[in-house]
Amino acid sequence: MLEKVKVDKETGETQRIGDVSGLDPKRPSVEILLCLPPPQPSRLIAGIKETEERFYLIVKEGKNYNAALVHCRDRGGSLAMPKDEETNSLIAAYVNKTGLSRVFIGVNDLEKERQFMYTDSTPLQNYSHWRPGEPNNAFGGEDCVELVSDGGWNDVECHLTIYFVCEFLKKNS
Ligand code: MFU
Ligand code: CA
Repeated sequence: MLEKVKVDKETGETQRIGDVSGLDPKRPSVEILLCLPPPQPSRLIAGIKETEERFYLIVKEGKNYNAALVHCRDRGGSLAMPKDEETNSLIAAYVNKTGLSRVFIGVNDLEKERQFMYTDSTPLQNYSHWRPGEPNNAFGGEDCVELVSDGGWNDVECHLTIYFVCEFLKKNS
C-alpha cells in the first residue's frame, strides 16, 4: 500500500501523515511516499468471542498456567472458566477456528489434589467436561487443565507452555 509518511531525519523513525503521536516535532523531518504493508490484525490475539455476559479472547502467546493467569488478570479478566456446556462449546469452536488443538483454561487442583476448582476459587459444581480417563494426574504432576479442541478437558502440568483463553465480564452483577 502506497502511503505518505513523515521521516525523522535523525532517527529514521516514520509516522503516517495525520498521525500526531510519535515524532518529536522539534527535530527536522521530511515527507516521502513509501510502500507500507497494510495494517495487520494482531497475530497474538485470535479475534474475540462473546456470550451475553462475557468476552472470550484466545491469546496466542505461549505461557505456563500462572503466567497466563497473570496475563489475563493484568488486563482485568481471568483465565476462562467454562461453567456450562454452552460456554465450553463456544470456547471449543473458537479454539478450532483459530487452528489450535489445546489451550489453558482457569481450572486447577493446585490447592488440594483431586479437588478441581475454578481459578476464582469456586469449586466445580454442576458442570465439567473431562475427556475419557481424565483427570489422571499423569506421573503425579498434573494440577492444571487444558481444553482440547473437541471441548474435552485434560489435566496437564502447570509449567507447560501453551496458548490460553482469557475471559472478561461485560459488567458487574
Ligand atoms: C494422557 C494425559 C496426560 C498427557 C499424556 C500425554 O496421559 O492424561 O495429561 O497429555 O496423555 C496418558
Ligand atoms: Ca491428564
